[in-house]
Amino acid sequence: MSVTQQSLSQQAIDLENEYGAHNYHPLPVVLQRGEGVHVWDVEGKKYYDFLSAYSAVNQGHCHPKIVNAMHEQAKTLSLTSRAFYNDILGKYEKYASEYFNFDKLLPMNTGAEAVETALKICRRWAYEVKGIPENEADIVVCENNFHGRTTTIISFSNDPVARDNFGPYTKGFIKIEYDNLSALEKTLENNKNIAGFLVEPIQGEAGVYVPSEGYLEKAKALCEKHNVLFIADEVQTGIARTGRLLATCGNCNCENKDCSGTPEVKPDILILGKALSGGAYPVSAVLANDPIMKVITPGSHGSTFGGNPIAAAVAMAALEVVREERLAENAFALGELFREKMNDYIETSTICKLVRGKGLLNAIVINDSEDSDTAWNICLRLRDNGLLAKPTHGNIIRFAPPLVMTEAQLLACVSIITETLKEFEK
Ligand code: IF1
Repeated sequence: MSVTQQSLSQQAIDLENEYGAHNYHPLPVVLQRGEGVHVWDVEGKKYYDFLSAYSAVNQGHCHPKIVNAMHEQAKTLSLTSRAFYNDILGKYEKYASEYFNFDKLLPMNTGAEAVETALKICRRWAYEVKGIPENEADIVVCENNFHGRTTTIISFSNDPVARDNFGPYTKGFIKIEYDNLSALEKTLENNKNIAGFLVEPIQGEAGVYVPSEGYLEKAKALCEKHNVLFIADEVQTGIARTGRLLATCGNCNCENKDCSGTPEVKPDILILGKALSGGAYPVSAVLANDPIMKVITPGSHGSTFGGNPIAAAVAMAALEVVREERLAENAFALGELFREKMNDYIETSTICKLVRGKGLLNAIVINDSEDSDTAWNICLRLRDNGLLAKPTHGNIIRFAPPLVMTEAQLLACVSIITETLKEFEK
């Protein structure tokens, strides 16, 4: 590689180091273009993207239908604020509400904003509908959760890196072990002011932890028994990522005939983000039925960009792509194939302990200590070998390619991954 070419990457990295806050530690690769399952760096090297911007680019990079919808709307009307009506927000709200089988949608921009919105709806419902004394509402959350980076959300995080020295923290949250029904049952029985239970159907950042069979259904049943709202954060697991339109499934209108239909859980509040826009634009949403969503009254919540015309156009296009290209079905089938092939390798591997996940949200656990840099070094070698991925925590590497991947591309990626892992065999 010529000095000039190398300096292109280094120049970009140096600029970020000099002028950007150091709130990330990116893998040293500088991307310039994306298309489908591929991205290219500034030196023109091509990679398979096996992170999909943390499951935001499920429809593939720069999907023509989504880009075109964004371009056409941006040329026509980009932002009105909610001070006035416009001709596309209502269409989007109807389309998406029916798509996910809810009465209403509250449009926001980022996942964290949608989570915050869901928490506000849950608390107000607790006071105005359930009758919990004001300021006494508690919301149950899970250990090792990840729901975003706002002050309230990190208040109930137990990740010191995300939480330390950002206090004072927001009150009103009770943490329990994930995938532990008796912990949830005891908490609901022993606390009379529980408003809601906020849960990721699969804990993504924690390391792609898939809960036990039946956990989500039984958790929902416990919530119903105690008149507590079941709030599903599907920012990362939604939009076909786990092989179904939603990881909670929940009577959605997906046409995935392979769908095993479990877990079959209809959340009281559904939180979406990331691939709701196919990664083209910040779009998030909170969906609920009228008895819950009615607590939101004029002036009680909002956002300058929430539900803007570009977001509406992009989200409708992104959701159409999911259906037209049968992305849930593809994620389901390729996920099975990925885990099958990885398990074949793991049988004789000394460096990879296991693979876990659903659909095309997977992770491998590296056979080394959590504080080792082996997972990081493996990701550096994967980069050299033309595949981009990144460790979540310690010795866990998340694999989440765009859902538009073909079987041949997936098998090529399995080969890159296993051949790279073999370099680290002990
Ligand atoms: C970062 C993690 C993934 C999310 C769930 C809400 C949000 C996220 C389940 C907030 C966001 C992103 C944020 C990004 C990295 C990435 C991430 F590593 F942080 F945890 F995907 F696993 N609920 N996750 O996963 O959505 O406000 O970001 O739009 O903050 O480093 P957002």
